[in-house]
Amino acid sequence: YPWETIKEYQEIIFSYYEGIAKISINRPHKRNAFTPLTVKEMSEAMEIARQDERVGVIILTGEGGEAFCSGGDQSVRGHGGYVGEDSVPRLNVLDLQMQIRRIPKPVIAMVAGYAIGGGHVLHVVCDLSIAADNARFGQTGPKVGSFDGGFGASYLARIVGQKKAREIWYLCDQYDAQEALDMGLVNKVVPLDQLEETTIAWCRKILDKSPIALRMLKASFNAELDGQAGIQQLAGDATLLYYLSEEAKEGKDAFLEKRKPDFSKFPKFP
Ligand code: 2NE
Repeated sequence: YPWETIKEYQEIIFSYYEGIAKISINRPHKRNAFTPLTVKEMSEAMEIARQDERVGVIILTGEGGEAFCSGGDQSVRGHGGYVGEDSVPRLNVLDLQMQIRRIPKPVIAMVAGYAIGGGHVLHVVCDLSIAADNARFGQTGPKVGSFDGGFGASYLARIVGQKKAREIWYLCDQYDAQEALDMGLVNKVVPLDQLEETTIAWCRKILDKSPIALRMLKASFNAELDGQAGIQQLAGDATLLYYLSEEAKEGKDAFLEKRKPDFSKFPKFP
């Protein structure tokens, strides 16, 4: 596919093709483990994709075919977080997880190879996951001295159930693509050489649909788990729709024209 580069980065590839933005971690020599810089770049790309009106769906993936992402780069893990060039320890991937949930466009994880540790959580928080037949999933936290008790625990449990989520974290086993499909952790499994083609076909089906309906559905699916923050997102979307109405415009126009608003002509629906 003729992907065109949206912006050049050091540790990711960020490209565009027919309504789709693709954010791909480009550290295959480390199984696409992320550093603070990788996450900073992904976060900026996600924001650009959010603002870009051409983009209706985002693919999150990793380069090389052997790994989606193997989590935080343990070689830059320091005292209190992952350390970047500024010597500051960070866990900025947690902000990226929030961004993936907040962006009002579907995000699809396109998983070839390993989705492990913090890399597994990244696919978990995506709206949909499409796996190649070589995909392998798992958490490693208790083995390597880490854990993600946020979406990595609670949202994982919503997806696969409490017993299975606890098994995944307590045992740190790996699961193949078919096992992941059986437990509802991914939406589809395809041969590796059909992964991108299938993901693009899914993106195209989504791009044919109503953007506001998709936006409302994403916010609605999130609202239950995200509590007050989820309600805020959904309520913001309701405000967006209200602003589009003549009734809301009457309030604003009356203020600007220094007159009393006349809402009498608007229906009081049962
Ligand atoms: C991913 C996995 C299972 C792949 O195994 P394999 O055998 O295919 O590859 P190998 O030889 O282990 O890895 C290839 C190279 O990539 C590096 C390796 O050290 C190796 O380097 P060289 O020996 O060739 O120099 N590499 C792979 N993953 C890395 C990583 N995460 N950090 C640094 N270097 C890495 C296997 O590699 C594996 O199990 N990787 C570690 C997975 C892991 O434990 N990730 C961190 C979990 S904690 C986390 O991500 C996290 C969190 O819990 C909470 C908040 C934020 C993050």
